[in-house]
Amino acid sequence: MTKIFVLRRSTLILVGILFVAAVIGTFYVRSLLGDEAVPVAATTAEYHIAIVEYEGSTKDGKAYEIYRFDPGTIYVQHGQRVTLTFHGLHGAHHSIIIDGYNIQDHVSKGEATSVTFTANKKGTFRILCETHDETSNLVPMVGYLVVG
Ligand SMILES: [Cu+2]
Repeated sequence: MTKIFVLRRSTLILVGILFVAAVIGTFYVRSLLGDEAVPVAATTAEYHIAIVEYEGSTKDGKAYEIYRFDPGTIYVQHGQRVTLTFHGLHGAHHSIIIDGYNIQDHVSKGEATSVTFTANKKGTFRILCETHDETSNLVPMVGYLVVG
């Protein structure tokens, strides 16, 4: 025995409307969930900074050296958790401060030192080595933290 289904036009239109409403509803709910994405502050940005040394000489042949952070400038977003790991490639010891963030630590040759903080102040802040500042070197050992 064969069953034959006959659909009226109004039933087909109703099913079509329900289908379109379901699709739109799905996208609407997904867009709402998308607004609750993980906030920037919940993620930790990690940067590795090598401490390197360059050697050179002045015009009159006097040798001198400078120490640098590589990369020298770190860009982070305001409110972001940040971990900076300093790798001591050259130089026996470096005393590092980050202006404005009350961060102070040291890095020894062949070791890595990490500092973690929340970038809760906007602006450009010096990452400075107090061991090799402008009073002890021709070029200070300085980098920059840019929080924007
Ligand atoms: Cu230094």
